[in-house]
Order: sequence, then C-alpha cells, then structure tokens
Amino acid sequence: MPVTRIPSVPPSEITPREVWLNRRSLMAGMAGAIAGAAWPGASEAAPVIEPLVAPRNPGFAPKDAATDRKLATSYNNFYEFGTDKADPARYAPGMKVRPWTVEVTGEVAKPRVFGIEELLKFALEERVYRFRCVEAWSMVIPWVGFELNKLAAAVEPTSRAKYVIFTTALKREEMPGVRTPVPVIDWPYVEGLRIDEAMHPLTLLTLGMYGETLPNQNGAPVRLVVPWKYGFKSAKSLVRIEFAENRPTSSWTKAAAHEYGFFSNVNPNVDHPRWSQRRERLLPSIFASRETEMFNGYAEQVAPLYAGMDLKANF
Ligand SMILES: Nc1nc2c(c(=O)[nH]1)N[C@H]1C(S)=C(S)[C@@H](COP(=O)(O)O)O[C@H]1N2
Ligand SMILES: [Mo]
Repeated sequence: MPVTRIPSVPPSEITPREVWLNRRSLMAGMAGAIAGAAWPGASEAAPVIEPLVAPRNPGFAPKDAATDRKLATSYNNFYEFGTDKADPARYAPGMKVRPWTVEVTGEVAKPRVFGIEELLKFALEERVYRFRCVEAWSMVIPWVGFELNKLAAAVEPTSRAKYVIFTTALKREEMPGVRTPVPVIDWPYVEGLRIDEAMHPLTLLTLGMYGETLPNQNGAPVRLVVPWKYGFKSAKSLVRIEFAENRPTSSWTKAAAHEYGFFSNVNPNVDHPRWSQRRERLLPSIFASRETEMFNGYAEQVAPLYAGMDLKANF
C-alpha cells in the first residue's frame, strides 16, 4: 500500500516566493512600496474590460465549479506589479492595453506582427481549465481563447523550430514591480515551451475569462494558459512569441534553477525543494485538502509528450 507522505512543511506555512525573495529584495520591496505610492497612472487609465463571449467547448469541463470571479481577479501573481497577491489588482489596471501588438517571429516562414484586434478574430472558444500554481493552490477558470497552434499555422514554423519563447511586455512607467532597485526577476518575464507542448491542443492563447476580456491583473490583453504545468509557465501580457531552434532559459529558472525547471509539469511526486506538491488548496479553501493530480489532471492528453523521459530529472 502506498504510504501517504506527510508534507515536511505544513501547508499553512508554505513560504510564498515573495518571502524567499525577501532575502535579496527586502530593500527593493520597500522601495517598491514607495514607488507604488508615487505612481501617478493608476486612476487615469481606463481598463479595457468588455464582453467576450465564445461558445463553451464541452470537452473541457472539470468536475469542480468555476472559482468565484472576484477571487480569480484579486488573488494574482504578476510580479511586474509587485510580489503581493493583491498588488496586480491594485496596480495593473493602470497599464495601457490598447493599442497592443504581438510580434510573432523567429523560425517561421511568415513572421508577422498581430494587432490585438486581429487576434480577437481567431475562432474563440471558452474552456474551463484547472489552474495549479506552484505555490500549492489551484483555481478553476473559464478562459476564452484559441489554440496556439492556430496562430502557428498562420506564420508557418520552419523545421528548425524546436521551442517557442514567450515574452511579457516591459513597461517601466506602468509597472511598479519592475522599478525596484534590485530586480526581483531579470525582466522582461520570459517563458518557454518545447514545440510539441506549445502546439498541443490544450495550450491556449487567451484573451478573456468569465465571458469578458482579461482584466489587466490576469494578463491583458493576451496571455498563455498551459493547464498541465505550474502557473508560472503561463506568461501574461505577451508582446512577443518567438519560434526558436534552441531552448531558452526562462526567467524563473534564471532566478532559481534548482527550484524551477524548464518543464515544470504539475507532478505530485516531485516536491518543490521547500514544500510538498502532493496536495493543494482549491481556493477559497484554506486547507490543502486535495491531492494534486499528475499533469494537473490532464495526463490522458499530455503524458505521451513525455514518454520515456525521467520527470524527476526533467522537473
Ligand atoms: N508576466 C508574468 N506572467 C506571469 C506571472 C508573472 O509574475 N509575470 N506569474 C505567473 C504565475 S506564478 C501564476 S500562478 C499565474 C497567475 O495567473 P492568474 O493571476 O491569472 O491566476 O501567472 C503566471 N504568469
Ligand atoms: Mo504560480
């Protein structure tokens, strides 16, 4: 009989990354608070939240009800706006998300810059996905978007394209979290996927949630959602998508390679060095009362991508 492992750290004491980051950003955080207070844009810019209704794809329907919208839009990680979970909802609404373009480039036959209006013209659908943060909490969110492979079809990746690199906007004026004297992350925020992961039908280029365009704190106007990986792989507010021959080093791997690997597949059998990944809190629950599932419950769809790979070595 399998022995249930007791997490070495009680779930209530899981150290969020911001606490760990304090080691080098205690001063930075204080400076950030000052910068935030002095930041003028917040109340002036109007956030662009409009209805964005798309037919629900019934093939993606977790058993659990969707997380309350209020919680999903007020408890966020978007370090460009600060490391506190409340910072993105507080500061991100000041970011201008129109006009906005996404450059799709690199190993493609037809590199192209897409305006956000062009992306909104792809055949959008609603998909309810489980979403698991590396910090052992999860949500269930109705996203509105389209498969990234549809965008790829428009630019025609070459045979040399082995990876896809995603880059978040870096807007110093509008992002108090990037102005700290000691950068929390080597900005801009960069993430990467292997080409087969990026082209997998689950990988969603996302423009909305809950029947509306994305709130800025959730990554407006366009972000990635990769539901079988820890949340940080799903980069927000994208300005660049590059098809590349070589594997990039993602921002979190740069920050702490022993904690955040390239793959970062949700895996209950591989602990984070500082806490167990066996269980999770489905917010708003405060208890890690649920067992984390392999690939966040999407094993049937994505396990074949990793056939024969050692997922402990390739964490
Ligand atoms: N640019 C950028 N993208 C990001 C992050 C970030 O700090 N900056 N945080 C990641 C993490 S850790 C998580 S859990 C999810 C959170 O997405 P949500 O706020 O929509 O739930 O966004 C991911 N994408
Ligand atoms: Mo996360």
